[in-house]
Amino acid sequence: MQKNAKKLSDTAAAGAMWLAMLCCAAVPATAEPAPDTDGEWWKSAVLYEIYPRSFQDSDGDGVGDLNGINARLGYLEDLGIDAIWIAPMFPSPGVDFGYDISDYVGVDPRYGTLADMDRLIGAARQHHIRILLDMVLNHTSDQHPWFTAAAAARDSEKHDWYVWNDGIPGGGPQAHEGRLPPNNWVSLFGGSAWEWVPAVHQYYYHMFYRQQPDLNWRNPAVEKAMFASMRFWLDRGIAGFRLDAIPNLFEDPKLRNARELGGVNAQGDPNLDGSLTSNLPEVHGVIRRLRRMLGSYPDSRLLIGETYLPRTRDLDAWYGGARHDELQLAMDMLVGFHGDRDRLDAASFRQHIEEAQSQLHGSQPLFVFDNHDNVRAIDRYGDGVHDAQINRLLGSLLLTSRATPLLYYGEELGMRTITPVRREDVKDPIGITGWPRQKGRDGERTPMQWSPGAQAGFSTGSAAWLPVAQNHVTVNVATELEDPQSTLQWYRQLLRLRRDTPALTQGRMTMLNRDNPHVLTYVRSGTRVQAVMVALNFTAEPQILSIARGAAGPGRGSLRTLLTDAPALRGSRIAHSVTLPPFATWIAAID
Ligand code: TEU
Repeated sequence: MQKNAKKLSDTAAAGAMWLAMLCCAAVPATAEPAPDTDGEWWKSAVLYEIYPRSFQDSDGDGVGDLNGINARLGYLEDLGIDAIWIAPMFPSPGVDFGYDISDYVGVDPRYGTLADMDRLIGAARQHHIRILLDMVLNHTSDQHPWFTAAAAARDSEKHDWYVWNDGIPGGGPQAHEGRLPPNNWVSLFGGSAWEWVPAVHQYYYHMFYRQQPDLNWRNPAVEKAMFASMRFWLDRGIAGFRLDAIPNLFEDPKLRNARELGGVNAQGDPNLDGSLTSNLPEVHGVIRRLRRMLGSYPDSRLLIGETYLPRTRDLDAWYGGARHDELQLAMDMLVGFHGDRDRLDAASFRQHIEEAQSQLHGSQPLFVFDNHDNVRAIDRYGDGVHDAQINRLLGSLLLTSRATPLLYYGEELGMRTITPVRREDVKDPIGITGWPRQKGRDGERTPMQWSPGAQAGFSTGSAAWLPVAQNHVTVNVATELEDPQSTLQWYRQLLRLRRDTPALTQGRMTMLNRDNPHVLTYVRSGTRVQAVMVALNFTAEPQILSIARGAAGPGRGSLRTLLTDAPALRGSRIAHSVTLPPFATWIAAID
């Protein structure tokens, strides 16, 4: 075993380096975090995404609902969750399962009533849990009264609320009344981004499904109406919003053709450069005004952005750079969703994490590994042999990094992605149109697994809207609570440690042994907190972490194990070296 093990520290001095790095300021690429204040609750909070269709059904119709969430608040509080983000629960035709909203100030009857929502907000408060709603500002449903009016007549007052164009002269099967779409833009969900409406003899733009027409944010009336909808919820006690697809709010006013990048995407459309339809500078004015609006409410309301952007440094502007006057949290999609085939590569994680620490003017990063749009991390990063350990390792990283962690329901259980095997079973429209290249997002939206019984305790009905995973017999809350070695217990311990250890929420994050390709090691430290070291073995082999003699002297630099999943390290005090089993986590206080 020793023979195969790679040494963490290549030189005798390297082991002592971490101690040196702790006490001196010469740490590369690491910014001192902005000082914490009571109002910045979201800096020490743990967030949890709930896909309401799939969390808990309270009325037996096979679809989750608000009363179901209400019934599970005790579980969430006990787990250590501070705020839940509920994916859209507004009235919706459901083409995109709620991301096509037809009324921004109501509750979809499938999920309950406004009274249920008010009760949920009140009950959550009793459980010390804040509620974040999912605000879809980029587009509405094509069934929203704004759009039905806009699409009925050009002289409708609502017409200019959406992005219309007469098209360009041309023929062929794509043409309508002798006119073609104005450019080559494609919908993220497949096909042209332009849809013809005969009643007005114009095309409208849709970044997503054609049933999701983009709003025209250059019209101030749109902003006014959307801000009013948000006030409606803020007045009811909502803690803030997750802003859906927020970089897509504006498009190039000249509607120029996008540059083709070569190749095709999952939908079979040409890959296009997105700079004319994403991340346009105009969006920041909206976000600043929105932040000011939220600032007029008590209790530090929160804005989180769904910010899929190509580089970490692109996120900085979304926080307002040095002014810190835009989003409080911009989702970092680079740490959790590597473009390069999601390899479990310590060096690549280290690089992305360091960028998030150093390129955001000290703003708080938000890390996330799982959501309702992507194959679960356990399946993306798993090697097929150590998947459960790898899932735990990622949990350790998520919950000990200097970042607000965002969990997705079931991640704490080790729930898997259950990709449909037959096209006729697919519910997500992109999986139907894109089959078999694109199988849609059903796999990561299967019902929460509560217990080993019927429908995994998700529903009392005979069927759930998506099939319950067969592994629910062992992978479920009730069974895992009974087993001290379970994934759920590991997450619970990590969450408790995070809550009880100030360095894990307030300390800066300093990478150690930055050349090591196998073990990710870092220290969380600050002026008035006890420093903590975290070592994560990213390989299937044991790895030795050497600690130099000087570092381990009495009372100075000995490492007291706080939490580990390596049985041999439990309760240990380490002075010289430690062997990390495959994919193991070791978290220690630096005494
Ligand atoms: O997602 C925006 C987004 O960029 C996603 O489309 C993502 O790239 C894709 O789902 C990957 O398959 C948000 C929501 O999270 C998503 O569920 C909605 O479908 C979309 O907006 C439209 O509202």
